[in-house]
Amino acid sequence: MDTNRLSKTITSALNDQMTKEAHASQIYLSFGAWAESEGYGGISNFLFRHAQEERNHMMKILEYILKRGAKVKVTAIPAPPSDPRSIHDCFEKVFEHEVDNTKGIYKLVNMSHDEQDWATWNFMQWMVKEQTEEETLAMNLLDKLKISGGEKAGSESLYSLDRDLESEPDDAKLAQDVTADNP
Ligand code: OFO
Repeated sequence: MDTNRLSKTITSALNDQMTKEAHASQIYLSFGAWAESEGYGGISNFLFRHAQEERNHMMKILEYILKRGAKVKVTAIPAPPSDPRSIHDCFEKVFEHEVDNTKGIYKLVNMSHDEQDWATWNFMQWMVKEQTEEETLAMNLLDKLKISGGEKAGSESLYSLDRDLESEPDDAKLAQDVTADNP
């Protein structure tokens, strides 16, 4: 008896997304190592924590494929891009990568909707929320860098950013969490 509850197309897209999450983890890992070697211990800590988050996303997808009775395919992970030129460039690349990853998530949402695979659609809603948070976090950091001079941000601002990111919470506040009393 076939207990597989996922279509071939959805299985293949989920497996691709699993590799994308692993790739995202490698990018954070590589940028974290770069930041540490540039002397930004707080920023590197932040990036290393995110490398773990991306690995968790990869595991969630792997577990979902298995729990739906389909086949996991672990493949090679593409290499991360070259080192950033600056902290500003680092967070621009992080943001661009998050947006790119969001496209993969949205693709799966669309596919599951088209196939009326509501279990996958429901599972993907968690990923959509997570991506919104991660994009917001990266946008907030870029905003902070922008008011500090962007590419030309001085050492004092970078020092404060580095100190803040050592302990900054990893979740961003989303619009749905806002109230009139707590904007
Ligand atoms: Fe997996 O959340 Fe970012 O990319």
